[in-house]
Amino acid sequence: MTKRALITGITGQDGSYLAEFLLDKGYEVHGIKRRASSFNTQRVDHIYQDPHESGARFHLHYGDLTDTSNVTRIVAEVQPDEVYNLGAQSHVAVSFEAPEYTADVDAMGTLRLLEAIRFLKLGDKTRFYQASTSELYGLVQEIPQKEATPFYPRSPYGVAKLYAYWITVNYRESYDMYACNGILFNHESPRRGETFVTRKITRGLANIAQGLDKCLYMGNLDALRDWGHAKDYVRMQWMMLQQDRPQDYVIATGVQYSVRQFIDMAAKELGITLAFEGEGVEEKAVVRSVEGGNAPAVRPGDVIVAVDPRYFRPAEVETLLGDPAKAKANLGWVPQITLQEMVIEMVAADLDSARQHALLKRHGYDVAVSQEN
Ligand code: NDP
Ligand code: GDR
Repeated sequence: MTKRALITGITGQDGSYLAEFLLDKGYEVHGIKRRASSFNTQRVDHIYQDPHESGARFHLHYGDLTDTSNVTRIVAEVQPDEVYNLGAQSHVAVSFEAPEYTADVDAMGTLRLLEAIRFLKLGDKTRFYQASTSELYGLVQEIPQKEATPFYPRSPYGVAKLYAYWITVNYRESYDMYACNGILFNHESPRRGETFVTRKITRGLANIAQGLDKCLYMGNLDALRDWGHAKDYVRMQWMMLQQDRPQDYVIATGVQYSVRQFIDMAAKELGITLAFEGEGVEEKAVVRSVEGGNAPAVRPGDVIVAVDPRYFRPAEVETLLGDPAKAKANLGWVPQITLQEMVIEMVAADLDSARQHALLKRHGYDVAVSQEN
């Protein structure tokens, strides 16, 4: 029997990798996409299947996690074996600007899905994965963080996800549903949204290297994160739904770097050696030397990274480091892609796109490269 999966957030980074993964495994994949005034399916366009063709296994449904009747109807129509709740207002800084919306989507949206499964009496059939997060640890109470580490969220996003975490546990315990939380630490890829720190760095530096921008303005360079690759992490999302009984897992690499170190690694990949000078809001990254042909627009002495307090958060999560021992012991999961390999992949993808824009510009085409960050 072909298994049927429903993915909320299918147009996002994780949703797109998970959809590919499940299609490869022979699943019929259904995803919820939001109505937008322009196309928003770029990350899944390459796996789109024309519904007119027989045997199509990829289906998109218009919907929104804030809309109870819509979510319930889609669950009723799809009758999924597995639901992956990846949809969210996922940007921590934005959650301070839009706290109520973030709570509606990230907390109440999770409840709406769980209630749909319960109301439709699908509890015996449908397994539920909740995209929980290391942001639950916030002001960390223990290093490294594991499944039993107490939570202390530091943003409206973290607090909304805390509700989603516990309502998932509660439905598991109250209604005997197969529902579990993946407590995932930061994971990135060339498909990462452009305003998250890693992608902002690889894209920003690639644009500077090709003369499309001059300086990248950043927030807290001291923040420490445990960064993995999204491909490794979606594999684990599926593995969690294949166990005999539902359990919650921390998914992380167990290695930590600062934002400053990430900038340094990405710059090196472009052939740029940086020196960080000054402190706090005065800190800048100055180009020491440039090698190879990837950064023709950059000269020694250029300041290509500076701090802008605009990107500081009202409450910061300074350090996150996960302990994935339980995932390794129970499920044999270990990340396969190193941070270095991921930086190489992300820089190559952003350099490719910056080169295309620069080429068009040189030939007189007026291309606007979005500076939104
Ligand atoms: P993205 O921001 O890339 O994707 C979020 C997805 O949610 C997009 O498809 C987006 O649609 C969709 N979405 C946003 N609002 C709504 C809404 N109101 N109704 C329905 N769908 C909505 O996130 P990631 O792929 O990086 O993350 C996936 C999930 O995992 C999220 O829940 C995130 O909070 C969580 N998480 C992520 C981690 C990471 O490091 N990436 C770590 C831990 C948890 P659209 O494309 O239209 O914007
Ligand atoms: P995070 O990811 O908040 O951990 O949430 P993000 O990449 O946005 O920030 C990581 C750290 O970098 C610092 N930082 C900056 N961040 C951004 N976005 N832009 C900047 O200019 C900048 N300068 C420094 C931040 O302050 C922070 O400390 C991500 C999201 O994917 C969540 O959905 C997910 O739950 C968590 O990871 C785990």
